[in-house]
Amino acid sequence: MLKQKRVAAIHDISCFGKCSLTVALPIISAAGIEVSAIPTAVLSTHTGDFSGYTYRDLTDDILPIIDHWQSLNLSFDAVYTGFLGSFEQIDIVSGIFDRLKKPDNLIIVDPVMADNGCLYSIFPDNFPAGMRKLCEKADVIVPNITEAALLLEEPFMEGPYTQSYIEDLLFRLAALGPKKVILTGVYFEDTQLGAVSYDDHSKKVSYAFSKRIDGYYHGTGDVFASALIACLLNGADLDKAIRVAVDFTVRSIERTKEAGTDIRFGVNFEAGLHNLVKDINVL
Ligand code: PXL
Repeated sequence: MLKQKRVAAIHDISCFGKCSLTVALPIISAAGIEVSAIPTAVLSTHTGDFSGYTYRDLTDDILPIIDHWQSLNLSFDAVYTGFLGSFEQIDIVSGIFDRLKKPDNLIIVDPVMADNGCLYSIFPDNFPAGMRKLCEKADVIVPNITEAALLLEEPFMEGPYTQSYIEDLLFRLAALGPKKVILTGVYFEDTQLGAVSYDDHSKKVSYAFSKRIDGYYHGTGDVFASALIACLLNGADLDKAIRVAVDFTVRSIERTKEAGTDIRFGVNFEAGLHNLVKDINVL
């Protein structure tokens, strides 16, 4: 058997309301990849539409964890970051990228900070500038359209979008540094929704659409990014990886909607894991 791949996942743990580490760990593990976790904060729930959640900041624990890992000579095929608990953590994570980067591994940044045209209320106004610095160091970034606009310091545009608008965003995001850009929340007509990828090496742009399901289901960005990483680390091309990740995410939303689950609770991705593994095996 080939050597098992290993990912360092740097996100919060929201104890209820599936997102961040409680999504990344099972999805990436199901694809046969080892996940080592660095929790950036522990919350009783995620911050979207819940009030009264607990929040324990773990900023002071991050570097000692990395120091210990490096004393064990651990190396990683990818470093995947998402929700960061504070502005200070951005600098810390940037330093971690320098320490864990290798010529052949992937630094993957999901610049989790905004959606639907708004910066999440817990983040200060200078947060996007910090996230931009992280994205400049990444090999792969996975913003939604709101995050893309914030990274490029321009106003958010409502959809439906045009192909030229979307591709211009992709090219300008790639010019920040990442060689692969995946943009989520893309649609050219109101009945569809999907993702687009751009590979700055081959210059190839690929789209993966599905039918739009109404309702804002929480944690779906993390489900998508985790499935994408599961595919990429199993050797998938970017166009196939976004197709599989879109289908996995949409099926998870459909299942959750059919069950009538509260949209804040996260989506039922668990029931689709065996199909994800099958899809990855035939990539
Ligand atoms: O899914 C992104 C996310 C992750 N972690 C926490 C969040 C959010 C989005 O709101 O609040 C704590």
